[in-house]
Amino acid sequence: MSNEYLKFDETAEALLAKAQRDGAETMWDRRAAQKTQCGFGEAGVCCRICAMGPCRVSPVPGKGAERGICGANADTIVARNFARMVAGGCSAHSDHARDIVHAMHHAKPEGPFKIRDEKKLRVVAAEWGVEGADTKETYALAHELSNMALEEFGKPFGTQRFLKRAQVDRQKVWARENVEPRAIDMEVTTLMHSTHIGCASDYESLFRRGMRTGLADGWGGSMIGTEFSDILYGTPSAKASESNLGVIDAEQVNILIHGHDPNLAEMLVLAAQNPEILELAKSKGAKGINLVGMCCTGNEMTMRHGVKIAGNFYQQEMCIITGAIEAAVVDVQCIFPALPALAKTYHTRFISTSPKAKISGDLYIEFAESTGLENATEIVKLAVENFPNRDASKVEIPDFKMPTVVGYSVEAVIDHLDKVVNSQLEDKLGTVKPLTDVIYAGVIRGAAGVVGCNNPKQVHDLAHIKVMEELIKRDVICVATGCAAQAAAKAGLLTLEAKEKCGRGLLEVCERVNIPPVLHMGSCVDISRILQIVNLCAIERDVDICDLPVVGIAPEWMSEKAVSIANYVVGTGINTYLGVIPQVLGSPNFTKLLTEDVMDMLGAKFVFEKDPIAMVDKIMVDIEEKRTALGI
Ligand code: XCC
Ligand code: SF4
Repeated sequence: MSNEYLKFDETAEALLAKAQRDGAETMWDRRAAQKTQCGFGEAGVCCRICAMGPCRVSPVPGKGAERGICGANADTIVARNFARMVAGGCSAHSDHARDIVHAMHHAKPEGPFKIRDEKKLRVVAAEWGVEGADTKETYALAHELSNMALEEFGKPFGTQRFLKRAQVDRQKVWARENVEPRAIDMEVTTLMHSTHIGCASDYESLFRRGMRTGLADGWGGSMIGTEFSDILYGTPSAKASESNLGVIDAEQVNILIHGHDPNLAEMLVLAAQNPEILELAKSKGAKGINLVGMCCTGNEMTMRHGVKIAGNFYQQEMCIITGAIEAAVVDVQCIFPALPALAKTYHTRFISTSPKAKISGDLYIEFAESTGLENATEIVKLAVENFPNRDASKVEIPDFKMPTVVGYSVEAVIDHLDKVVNSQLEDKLGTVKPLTDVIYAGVIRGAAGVVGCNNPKQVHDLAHIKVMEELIKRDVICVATGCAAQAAAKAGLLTLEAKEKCGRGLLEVCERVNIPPVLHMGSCVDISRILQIVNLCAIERDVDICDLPVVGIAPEWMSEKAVSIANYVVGTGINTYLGVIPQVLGSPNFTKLLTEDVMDMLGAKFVFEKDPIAMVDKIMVDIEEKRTALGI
C-alpha cells in the first residue's frame, strides 16, 4: 500500500522509515500483503454460517450463483452478516459495561474502587425508582444499584430502564416499531439465534432485530457503561491535556495504556503515584513515570485525569516503534494481535490483562476487580524495572504534540452554559436551553457527533479532520468521541484557539461560552453522552429527536462496535453518515432499506459518502431541511 495513505499524519513518515530500519512490520506491510480485498466479502455476500458453505452469491444480481446451498439469497446473507456485526458490537460495549458494574459491586469506602460521584449515584438510583435514593447509606445504595444494573443484562422480562429517559415521541416510535430493547444478553443471544442457518431469511425482519440489539447497546450497555464509570471514577469536567506521540517522554518511564475499560487504567493511575515506585523509578535513572493513553482507554483517562493522549487506533504500532515505551498494557478491544511481536523488536514489554482478551506472545498478568490495585502495581513495577533495558540508539520520539482541552461530559457542558448564560435565567439553571436557543436562532446551524475509528480505506485522520473543519466553518458545532476525538485533538481542534476556524456564529458562541468548537465527550461507550445531550435538547423543545438539525458521522469507522453504534444512532432518530461503506452493497434491497426505507420506520437513515467534503455538503442540506421543517 502506498504511503500516500499516511501522509496526513505528521508523525507517520519518519516512524515508518524507522520501522523499516528496525525490521519492524506494521499494518501497512500486512495491508499490502492482503493485495486486492475479496469482492464477495466487500459486498457482504460471502456466507460461512454453516459447514455446507462457505457459499458466495454474486454481488451483481443476475450474474453467477444467486443462492447459497441452503437457498439463502444476497438479501438474507447480507442482512445476516450485518446483524452479526451488530451483535458483536453490542456485546463488546455491554460486556465492558458489565465489568464496570462489577467493579462498583466491589466498591468500599477505603477503596481502591469507591464512589466518587455520589450525586450521580443518587440521581440514577432515583431515576430507576430505588426507594430511599436520597437517604440510603452510600455504599448500601451503590451495591443495590449495581445489582439492578447487572439485571439489565439478563432480566427475563421488561425493557431497558434508560429508555424512559428518552423524549416521549421517540419512546412511542420504539414501541410502535417493536424495537425497544429487552435484557442486553437476550438481544444478543436472540439475534445470534435468528441468524443461525435455517432461521430468519426476511431481510427486513433481520434488520429490525439488529436495530433492537443496537439500541440495547446505546440506551443499555453503553449508557450503563458511561453512567456507572462516572459514579465510580468521577464525572469528567473540562481540563487541559496534550496529544500525539510527542507526549512520550525520553526521560521518564513510559507506560502505554491501550484498550477500553477504565477499571485497569484507573488502577494504573493510582499505582503510578505510589511513592515507593516513584523512588524505584528514580533509582533506575528515570525522572518519573509517564502514563500515556491510546484509543478509548486513552479517552477515559484523559477525560477524568488529563492523562496525555499518545494517539489513536492506527498509531498503536507507531507508539512502540518510538523505542521509548517500557510497557504496553492492554485490556480489551482494538488491540492488534501484532503488538507482542512488534514489542520484541524493542525492549518494550507487552502485557495483556483480560481473560476476555488474552493476547499471546509476551506477558499475561490477569486483572481482577478483587485484586485490581495489586495487579496494577505489579505492572507498573515491571515497567520501571524495564527502564534500564531501553536502547537509546533505537529511540526516536516525533516532536509533535498539541495542547488540547478535554472532559466535556453532559454535566460539564451544562456547567459551562450555566456560567455564562443560564445564570441570567435562574429558573433554567442546569439546562441545555441556551444551546437550543443558539441553534433555533440560527447563530449555529446545527450539531454533529463525529465518532469512530481509523481505517486504511481512508487516509489516516484526514476524513475526520476535513469533516470537522468544514462543519465548524459552516457554523455546525461538533462533539467527538473515540478515535475521531483523538484525531481532532492532534489537529488542534480541541483548543479555544480553534474558534478562528469557525464561521461567525459558532465563533461567537465559542467565545461567550469559552469552549472549543469541537468538544471531546469521551470514549466510544460515551456516545451515550451524545445521545443524552441531544435527547435533552429534544425534551427542552418538546420535539422528537429526529426533528432536530443534528447528525451522526463516522468518517473512518472499522469495528463491529461502530456498526452497532450506527444502528442505535439511526434508531435514536439521527441521520448517520458513514465515510467507509458497510459491506452491504451486494444486496440492493438491504442497501435501500438502510439508506431510504428505514426513514419511514424510525425517522432517520444511513448515508454512505466516502468524500468528506461531499459528505458535509449533504449534511448541510439535511440540516437546513430540518430547520425549515421546524420553521426556524
Ligand atoms: Fe477502537 Fe474505541 Fe474504533 Fe478507536 S474508535 S478504533 S472501536 S478505540 Ni471507538
Ligand atoms: Fe451456504 Fe446457507 Fe450455509 Fe450460508 S447458511 S454457508 S448460504 S448453506
